[in-house]
Amino acid sequence: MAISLKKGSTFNLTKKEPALKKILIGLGWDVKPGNSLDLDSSVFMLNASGKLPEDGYFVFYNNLNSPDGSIKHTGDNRTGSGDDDDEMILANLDAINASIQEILITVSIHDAEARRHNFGMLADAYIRILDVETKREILRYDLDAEYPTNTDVEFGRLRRENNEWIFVASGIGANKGLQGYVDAYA
Ligand SMILES: [Ca+2]
Ligand SMILES: [Ca+2]
Repeated sequence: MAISLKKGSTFNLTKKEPALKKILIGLGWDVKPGNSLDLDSSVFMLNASGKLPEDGYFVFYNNLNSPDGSIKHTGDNRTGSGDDDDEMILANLDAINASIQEILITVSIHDAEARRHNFGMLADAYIRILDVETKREILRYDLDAEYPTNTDVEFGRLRRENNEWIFVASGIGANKGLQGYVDAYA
């Protein structure tokens, strides 16, 4: 049974799952009837200064692989229709470049401003982390209805601390769009 995280809580992946090497970060969403909404999952791999060491460490629908080969986005999903994970990001924890201290996971609505979209149109959204080898769900974090007017959210962070990986369920809603995160971390 997966652990369900609450906003702000943390989970020590290395301590709780010492055998874990490869993880799948799955994003799922559905929309309320009559709506259509394109969510995009992205990761920013940050160095000790909290910045991208180079542009390639921003992994998203237009850059599916990180330069160190550790992170792979499996591709854009534009509707969220269907069950289970609609967008997936694979991470090989041991292959992550040693300079990377934090992996920031964001979820943003594509073209939200022009389309007047917001999270209030979502019926459900979650992020979960699975063990790639066993397919076992390790933890899950539901994005509940507390961000109805937001268009993007810092969903979580994987933080390297003393050679351990800690997942932080940040849950910080915003309205800056994907470009806003790029501006902050590039
Ligand atoms: Ca998408
Ligand atoms: Ca779905």
